[in-house]
Amino acid sequence: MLQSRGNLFQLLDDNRLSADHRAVAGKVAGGERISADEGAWLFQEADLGYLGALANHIREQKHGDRTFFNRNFHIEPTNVCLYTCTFCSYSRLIKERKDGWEYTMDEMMDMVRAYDGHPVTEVHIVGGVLPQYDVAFYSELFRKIKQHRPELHIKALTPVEYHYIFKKAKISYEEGMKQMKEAGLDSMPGGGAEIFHPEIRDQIAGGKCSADQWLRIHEIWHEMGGRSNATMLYGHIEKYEHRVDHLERLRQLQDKTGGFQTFIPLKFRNKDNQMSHLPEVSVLEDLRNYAVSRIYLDNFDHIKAYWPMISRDVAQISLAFGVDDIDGTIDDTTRIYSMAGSEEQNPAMTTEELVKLVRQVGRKPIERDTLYNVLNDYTDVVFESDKEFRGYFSLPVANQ
Ligand code: V47
Ligand code: SF4
Repeated sequence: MLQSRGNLFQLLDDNRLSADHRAVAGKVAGGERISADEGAWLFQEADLGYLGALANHIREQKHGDRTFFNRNFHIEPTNVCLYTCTFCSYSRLIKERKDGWEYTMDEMMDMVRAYDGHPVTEVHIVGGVLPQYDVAFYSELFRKIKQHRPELHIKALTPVEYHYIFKKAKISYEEGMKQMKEAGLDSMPGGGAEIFHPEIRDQIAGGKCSADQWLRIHEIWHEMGGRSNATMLYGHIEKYEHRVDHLERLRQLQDKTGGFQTFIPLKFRNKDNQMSHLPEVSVLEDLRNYAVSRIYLDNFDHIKAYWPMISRDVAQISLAFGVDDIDGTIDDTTRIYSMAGSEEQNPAMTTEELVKLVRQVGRKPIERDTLYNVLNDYTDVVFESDKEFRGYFSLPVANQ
């Protein structure tokens, strides 16, 4: 363990800490769940060092230094959308549809075939909502992908799409998810959650599936034996109380089903959307949010930092604030974030780069599949470029 990481047990012995600080630290040390009031207090009052010590303790109890990643690629069927979420740079294109893309089945299959021979294990499919992408279309797409590459894990669509396409097909959520599973769906990504509380959801994501509908579709999927992720879009008009409400609803459903694998906080980025006037929150706020999420969601195994959204440097630091997963080696077909203003205009990282990013901060990089089966431990793997590296002292030392 790196010495710079906070130590929870030192905190417990620190007489300068308030009773509130020691009570929450004591709960975390004892593996006890914190309450909604304590969650709100952490967001509002607790300083970053304290939050880091608590969150890192939980992270290391669950995973030690292990840090997970996977090899995946993304397909975004379209960047045009019927809905008008105010944070999304896709929604503006519905009036200028010709400026967007709407891939056909064949084009998407070409994207899948482009990865033939590459060691990817997952395709992540998510994009805008349009009428031509319906139950029949997605069923056929999933079937074709499975025919072509049966072992490729299909992580696809969110309750936003499912609610829309099942309603259009006049079938129940249960029947719809059954059909998706039969067609080849393996798991669900965490998108579309945004902020559940209606005070905020109605303002930023009005018209698309409600919080209850989002949670219900995940619940049905979990009851069918499926696994899924959950996200929270933070750092716009929501208050801390709305974040706590969001985390609480997820924690309650997870108590019921146990089907969530990973929680992914998504930082609001402000380029080219209807909320561009809002400033983005600071890196400190990102770290505080990771840490409180890790502490609050005691029944979630993993907290993921989506590095294309927060930069590689912040992803590294996040590993000391509760995060144990950084999203896979992603190719440049993921455009929702570069359009929304993330630094990563071309979010691609090779396995070697990702492994080194993790090792540089003293953690152990583990390649996983979507369901967290360990595929490769990269802790001690030596790359060709390591062999070429001759050490800092071989650099020119002129003028010394
Ligand atoms: O629901 C849209 C977000 C989500 C912006 O499950 C924005 O492994 C920030 O859920 N600023 C979709 N965020 C992506 C998603 C996801 C990503 C990576 C991994 C996984 C997983 C899931 O993207 C949307 C929305 O919350 N988003 N616009 C924006 N301006
Ligand atoms: Fe459409 Fe999703 Fe963007 Fe909302 S966030 S406008 S549902 S693509």
